[in-house]
Amino acid sequence: MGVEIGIIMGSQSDWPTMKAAAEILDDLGIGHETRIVSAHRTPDRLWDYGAGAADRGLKAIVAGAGGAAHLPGMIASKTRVPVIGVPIETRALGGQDSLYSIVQMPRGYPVATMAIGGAANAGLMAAAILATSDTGVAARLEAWRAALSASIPERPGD
Ligand code: RP5
Repeated sequence: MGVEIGIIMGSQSDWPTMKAAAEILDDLGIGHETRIVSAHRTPDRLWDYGAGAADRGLKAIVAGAGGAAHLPGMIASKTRVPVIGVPIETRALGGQDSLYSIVQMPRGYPVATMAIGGAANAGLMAAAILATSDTGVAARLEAWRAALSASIPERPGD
């Protein structure tokens, strides 16, 4: 299983949120890698990761960051690989700072921005991108969705 999805985050402290994306990709049998890449603390690492992403065969990048949250947008400015942004919840502003920072990209460099803390959906969005060209992933994603639907009871219980 080759690495097709990159999961990157600004800090180790983002991992408790971001691991939900990795778990979804594990469930769907999709090869991924996880890296700490900070826009502010490791800018050269960010540059290299973005510059090499397409040539390494990454099909999508899930990028989580909190606060100033420049990582998703800066990666998007350095690669044509689709970037899915995850705003990390913050103590001071509840993640609204992260959300506004990630979602407000200038024309030309979009980041597909999830809800605050929405790493699981980011994993599913990455899978959906892969599913457009991989019938195996498409089938597993359909099955995952059907299982979720089937798990929802029709009537509320006590
Ligand atoms: C951001 O600053 C990271 O993405 C993280 O959400 C936030 C806080 O980082 P730490 O101070 O916990 O390393 O760059």
